[in-house]
Amino acid sequence: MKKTALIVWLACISSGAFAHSRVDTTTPADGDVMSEVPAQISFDFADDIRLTRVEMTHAEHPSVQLDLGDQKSFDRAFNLPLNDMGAGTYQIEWRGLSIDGHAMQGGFTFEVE
Ligand SMILES: [Cu+2]
Repeated sequence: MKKTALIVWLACISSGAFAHSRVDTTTPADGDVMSEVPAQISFDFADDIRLTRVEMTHAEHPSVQLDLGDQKSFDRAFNLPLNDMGAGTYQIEWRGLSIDGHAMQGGFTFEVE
């Protein structure tokens, strides 16, 4: 029995981690270069996820947590207002939980000229 549980667990972290952590698209997309700071960022996940934390880092500012508002239940699409910090590179790091309770995380960056 213990062996079975271990195999299931390993399957979840090996295949599961990749399957769950896939973000289909973000807006802006990873690596985008923009002329204006977007008012919001969007995530579209392949499967339902519950976002638990989204952090933004910009230049030498300390990281700030983006407001999830009422978007705290399982969903595939999220829109979060973005703090305007002017030109520079914005780094977004997100954390969440998949339906099966798997911890997920990822990130993307974009640049405002
Ligand atoms: Cu899983």
